[in-house]
Amino acid sequence: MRISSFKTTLLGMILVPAGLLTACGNSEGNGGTGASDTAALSTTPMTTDTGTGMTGGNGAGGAQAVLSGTKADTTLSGTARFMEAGGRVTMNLDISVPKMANQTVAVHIHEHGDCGEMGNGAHGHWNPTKEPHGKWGEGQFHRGDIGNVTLDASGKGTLQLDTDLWSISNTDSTRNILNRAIIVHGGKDDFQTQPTGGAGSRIGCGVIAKM
Ligand SMILES: [Cu+2]
Ligand SMILES: [Zn+2]
Repeated sequence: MRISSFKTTLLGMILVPAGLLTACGNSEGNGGTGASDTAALSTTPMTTDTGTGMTGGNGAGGAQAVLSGTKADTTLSGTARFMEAGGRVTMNLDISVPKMANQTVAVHIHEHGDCGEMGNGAHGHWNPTKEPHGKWGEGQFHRGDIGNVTLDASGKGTLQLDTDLWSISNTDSTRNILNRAIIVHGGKDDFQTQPTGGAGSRIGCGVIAKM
């Protein structure tokens, strides 16, 4: 079921029927936090500046994922921006989930760049090195195990990550993060539960694409 051999330049995500990707999806749908109260459907992904000054090194340019909510009762917006220079990728993540103010949510890179089926089209955590789920930078972990983001009183949170384990220019499938999905969960990653971190249901999603 892996599609990592897709030529990234083809943006294979839009060519793959969602149905093909649902057959082996492992479930992270349990244990999500509150889905009880009602909020407006998120229909407005953030459209802030388009990244002036984001010059990726070695001509790679930048990449980004525009995040939007997967559930009608949870407004979510955000962006994950990626720049590459000197063999390292820097991610700047901004998310807004007003309903979850003062809470902590997990964010991962999931394997497939498909946000369909309420995020389940993205399948499990991106794990090209076949390691257990864990905490970024400590022992073994999935290459998609970004970690937790604590939201402030207005539901906004940010995270920056700098790594040589990712690339947006190298097509090596163990490093290439293009055409994969950023998933925001309704709960916190415990860094232990396999293979999901026990992070709960998928409340937000966006596909990483070249800018
Ligand atoms: Cu996840
Ligand atoms: Zn993981």
